[in-house]
Amino acid sequence: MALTTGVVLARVGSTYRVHADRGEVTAVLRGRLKRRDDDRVVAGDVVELELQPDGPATISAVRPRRSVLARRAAGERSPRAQPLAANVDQVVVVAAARDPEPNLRMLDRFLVVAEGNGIPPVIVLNKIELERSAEQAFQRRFGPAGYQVLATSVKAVTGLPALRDLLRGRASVLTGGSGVGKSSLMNALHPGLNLRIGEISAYWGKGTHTTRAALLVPLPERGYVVDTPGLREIGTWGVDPDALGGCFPEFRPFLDGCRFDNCRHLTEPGCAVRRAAQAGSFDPDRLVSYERIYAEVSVPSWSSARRRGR
Ligand SMILES: Nc1nc2c(ncn2[C@@H]2O[C@H](COP(=O)(O)OP(=O)(O)O)[C@@H](O)[C@H]2O)c(=O)[nH]1
Ligand SMILES: [Mg+2]
Ligand SMILES: [Zn+2]
Repeated sequence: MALTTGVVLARVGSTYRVHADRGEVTAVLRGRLKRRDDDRVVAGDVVELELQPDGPATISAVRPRRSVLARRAAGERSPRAQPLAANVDQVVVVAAARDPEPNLRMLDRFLVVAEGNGIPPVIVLNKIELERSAEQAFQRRFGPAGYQVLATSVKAVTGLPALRDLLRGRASVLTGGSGVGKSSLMNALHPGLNLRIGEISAYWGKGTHTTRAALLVPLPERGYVVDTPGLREIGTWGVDPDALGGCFPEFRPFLDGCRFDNCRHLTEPGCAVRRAAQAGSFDPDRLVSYERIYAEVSVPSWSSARRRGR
């Protein structure tokens, strides 16, 4: 019996596809692990494997997770967090400079979902050859939050080596509106990977548990793309209204400066965050996104299923 570690790529019924040093192996959970709930092992988990001379390998242990991307699932009594993928290193939020026009509300929402899950986001601004000025506009809007903005073009072949470097050796979730070029970018970098990134309605919408779960797709140069139904599905449900301000990194230096300790940064007098926005420390439009998301996350949880579907 040989021992090794591997990274779970996907679950297929009661078996797992695991990426080990020697290549991909099929594995099953050892009895002790099997009795626990379904979410014990998900895509991205680092597991200890016992390779068998014949038949599937056995997963004997799961390493502690560095991060968990979770969605809300109906529990027996109350909703619970259902892990979708473990050990995601970054969320790559893709937008287009034009065609379609950037949807800043949607981008801010994806950024909040990433922050709320404790996963650092990076912004890719694709189709940059259609509207070069978009790069500076994005730098102005997202720079104060410390987000990297990487301009790319599949058509003009811009920024592709930088994107390849960004993905190398990391597990990345790619997300963004439809038509921004997610598939085109991945095909330009790695033809033939055949990812389903964000293809919610066609593929994920009515899937079984297995097809709705996340998959990890290994990249030829190390690293993984985490193929998920998209962050839209995950939504902002896990974000506590009190923690929302912290999901906007450029607000953080001001959060302790408000007159009231429990300031929501909405209409309270003496709000240091609003003052900073007026003084031009960051784009006041980010506060508009904050207000929208605040309204969402502060409603009672019974309506969150509807919220998530938006
Ligand atoms: N002009 C331009 N068009 C692009 C670029 N990248 C992708 N497209 C086009 O945008 C459309 C949508 O791309 P697709 O990859 O399907 O977007 P997805 O929905 O995010 O996966 C396709 O017609 C692509 O050919 C780009 O850099 N520049
Ligand atoms: Mg696509
Ligand atoms: Zn405030």
